[in-house]
Amino acid sequence: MHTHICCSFDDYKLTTEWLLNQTNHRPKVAVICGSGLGLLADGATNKQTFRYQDIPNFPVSTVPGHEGCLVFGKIEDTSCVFMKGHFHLYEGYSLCQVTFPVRIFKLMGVESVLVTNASGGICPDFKVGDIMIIKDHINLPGFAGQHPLCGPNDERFGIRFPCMSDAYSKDLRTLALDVGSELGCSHFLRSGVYCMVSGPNFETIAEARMLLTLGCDSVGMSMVPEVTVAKHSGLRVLGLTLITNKVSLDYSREEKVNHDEVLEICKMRAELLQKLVTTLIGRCQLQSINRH
Ligand SMILES: *[C@@H]1O[C@H](CO)[C@@H](O)[C@H](O)[C@H]1NC(C)=O
Ligand SMILES: CC(=O)N[C@H]1CO[C@H](CO)[C@@H](O)[C@@H]1O
Repeated sequence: MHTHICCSFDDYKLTTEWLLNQTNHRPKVAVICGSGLGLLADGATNKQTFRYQDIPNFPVSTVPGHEGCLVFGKIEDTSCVFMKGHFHLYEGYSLCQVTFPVRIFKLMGVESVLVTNASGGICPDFKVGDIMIIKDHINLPGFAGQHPLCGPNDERFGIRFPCMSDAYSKDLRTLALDVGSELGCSHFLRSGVYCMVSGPNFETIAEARMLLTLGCDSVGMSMVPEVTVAKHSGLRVLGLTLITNKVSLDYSREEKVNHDEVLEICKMRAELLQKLVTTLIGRCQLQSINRH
């Protein structure tokens, strides 16, 4: 299905050079927009959009209706690039395809990456519509060798054995909490551990209970490969995930969720999440300048 796999340094370089030739934007912040969060790019000014299929070497979505694009633009004074639509392991992409854009961001001069998506709540205290700031993750596919850094290490990106104990920038997490509280989001802003599973099936009850025992607060089918590759190459990472459902942990409980209500909450919170991200972008760039 995905026949062309372009993951050598020369491939990354060519794509980067092509993009830099086509745009005057020099993004400092990259935003990976999760499903339903593509609107994040709409608030940007001076937008320039590239469809994935037009970018050399870029993986292309073969799923109808899942056309992806890179959007360059400015949020206030910060130059950003937004990734609308991304690639999942369960679709059949290799992990180097899934993480291809992250290395392009690095080579373009991006310093911080904001990753957003939806996930299922494992922590019994979480409610649908909560926004979880990712404090740490468990790379379950990585345990089984499905890891984006397997294979020869390219020192031009990072070291062989990268540290992951601080994968999610503490400064950015603190900033997210501060901005969230300014925006009146504190009562549904959480902090926790995200676990990635490969999917595509949702968890069984026994699996969900196992994840709870392991200390996971939420579970999803993406983000961790991108975060791992970003950290490997020295990018600052912030991960935000919207809890769109509660994972069932109980055989006897009848699910009595009002689906319309859930959709309504998620839509509302997705809008707030976008506001949070937009506000954060300006501030995190400021923070990064102050550190230099
Ligand atoms: C970028 O532009 C330069 C100068 O015009 C050109 O030599 C080079 O081939 C271009 N690179 C790509 C990948 O388009
Ligand atoms: C990129 C990504 O993680 N997308 C997922 C976001 O969450 C929704 C809902 O759980 C999934 O359907 C997407 O695949």
